[in-house]
Amino acid sequence: MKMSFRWYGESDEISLEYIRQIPGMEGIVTAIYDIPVGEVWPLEKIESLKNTVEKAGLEISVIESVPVHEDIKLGKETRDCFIANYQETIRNIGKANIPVVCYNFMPIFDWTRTDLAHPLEDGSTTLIYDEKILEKMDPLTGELSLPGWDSSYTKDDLASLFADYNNITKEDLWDNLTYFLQKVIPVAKESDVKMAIHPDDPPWDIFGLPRIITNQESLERVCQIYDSPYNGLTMCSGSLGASRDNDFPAMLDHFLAKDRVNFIHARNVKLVGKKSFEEAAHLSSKGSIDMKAAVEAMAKHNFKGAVRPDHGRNIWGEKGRPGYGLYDRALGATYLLGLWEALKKD
Ligand SMILES: [Mn+2]
Repeated sequence: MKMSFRWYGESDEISLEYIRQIPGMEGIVTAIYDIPVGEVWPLEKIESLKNTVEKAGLEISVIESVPVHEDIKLGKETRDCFIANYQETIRNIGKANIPVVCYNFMPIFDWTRTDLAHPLEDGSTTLIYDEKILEKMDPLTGELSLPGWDSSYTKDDLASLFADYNNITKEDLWDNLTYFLQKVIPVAKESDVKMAIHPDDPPWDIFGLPRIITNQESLERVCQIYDSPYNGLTMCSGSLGASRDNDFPAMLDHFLAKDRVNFIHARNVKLVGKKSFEEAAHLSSKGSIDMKAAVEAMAKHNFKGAVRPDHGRNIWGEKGRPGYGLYDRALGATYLLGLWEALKKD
């Protein structure tokens, strides 16, 4: 595995110099954040980002994410232009020799939580998702602001997007994903860039919007749409593991055996209800996922791709981006590398 760390660019309070000091850290997972969704990422900007990371003694292991424009997910006529731009961005990422691109196909909202600083018994704070609170939230009132939500949407934009999705069934979303992959994967192949779809987080419908990348069957369906290692998966333990129906280590083993895992997100979640959970420290005993079994699957298949500690708690008084502090993610990386060393020693 190539241990990697997400970095939000120059505006990130956590410097590349600090990230480099985490033992065993090799890769950076990052993106260009100042280009509007749907526009081409110019090669010069990608190369300049790459140089910045390399000067710090690290390398870009994954671009997370190149966002998919809503018109593509909605299957609007304008999608062809946005897909052409997406293809161009992939070509440029390939020219810069960056091997993997993570993306998702969630309508409107990316990862969603109901509290970003829920206090835990040990005095740390964490991100949680409480089904009862979510049911009472109304994104159209415009009073919500959570990370992962595109804050550039106005109330009117959101209302019109919701109206567009009213007519979209899950099967429509699958058709639109198929259309996108049929056009993008051949370009990814030519450019030697492996695509890695991230599962929906949480893996069920929210706010009445359809979500389709939720379980083993749906990941299988993604793989079948275009049978190529360039059409692969981001196996995210925290997203898939939030559903009691998903056995994450078994799913990871299954897709590693098929050579369709291009990127791994590792974090633990503690399931506290049918559809509620708290993000936990990485240690298996702190959550509901057997992290050792997950790393065992990686070791068994000798996974060579990037793994990153996903979210962490906020500990030791650290303030900053919820889920993306330095300390708990560094502890997560060290824990995962410890498991890996124990399993790979011989
Ligand atoms: Mn993830």
